[in-house]
Amino acid sequence: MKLLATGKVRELYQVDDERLLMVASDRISAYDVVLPTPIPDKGAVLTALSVWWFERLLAARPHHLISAAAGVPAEARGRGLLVWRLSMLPVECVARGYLAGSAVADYTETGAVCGVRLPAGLREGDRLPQPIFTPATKAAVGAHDENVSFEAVVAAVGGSLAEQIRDRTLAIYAEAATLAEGRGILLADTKLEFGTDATGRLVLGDEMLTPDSSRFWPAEEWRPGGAQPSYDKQFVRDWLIHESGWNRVAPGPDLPGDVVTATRARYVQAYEQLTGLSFTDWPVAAR
Ligand code: Q0T
Repeated sequence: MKLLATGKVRELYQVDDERLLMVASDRISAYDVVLPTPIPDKGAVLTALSVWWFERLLAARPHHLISAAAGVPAEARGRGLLVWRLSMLPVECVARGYLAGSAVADYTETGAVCGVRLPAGLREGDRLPQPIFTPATKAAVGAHDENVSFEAVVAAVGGSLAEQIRDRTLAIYAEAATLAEGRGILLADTKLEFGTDATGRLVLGDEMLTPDSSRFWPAEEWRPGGAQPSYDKQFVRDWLIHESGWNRVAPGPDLPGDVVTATRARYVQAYEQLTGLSFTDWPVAAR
């Protein structure tokens, strides 16, 4: 199959004129660097979680997922998704319900994020008065995505599509955040990508509501007023900062076995806590 694109942790292949294969790897990144040590089953857990959200959220429809089984080659079993080929919109569609990540600096410097004015006095980790749409444009390889105003999105894709992706993004966030909160997980923010099909219809693409595209926080450990522990990557970050001696310049160090094991367990736990399913029931779960 022809390799169309390769990202930090995923690959995209062309199946035919209408369909692609998205394959999630076991690679993990931290501080913008892909580490040399894979996390076993990470690609399968994230794929299983994406599929679960695609099938469960009404606001996710229509989406690009065709199949996680039929049409997925044996080498990618459990980590591959057959999807409809779309014409992707050049906008990273981010919804935020809490103040975190790049929004903290923007808010501190301007009182707003992507032109959305927020009340004074918010601290990092605080819940926002209501979820906000904070789009970004994809930067060149190596650079960070740039937060942009809604007007910039209108300029890029036109007013009609801009309004549609904003409204779909916020609807998906609301449906997912409510569901996650009921299962003890705060969905701080999430990034979605949309495209249009041959008829011009807006379709949800990409992966959906995984720990790589979203901030999940364990509700029990939420302490607004500072950075929150990451559901999945905290063992990796703690080891990198306190024990590895790494200077945050690529290449990163090999991870010790106990960090790998604990991190794999967190991915599986996130999947099982959110879905109420057992990961061992997913077709390629190692057991
Ligand atoms: C895409 C057409 O997945 C990406 O990069 C990883 C290597 C980003 N990307 C997605 C597309 C999709 C999707 N999803 C789609 N359904 N149709 N292109 C292109 N880049």
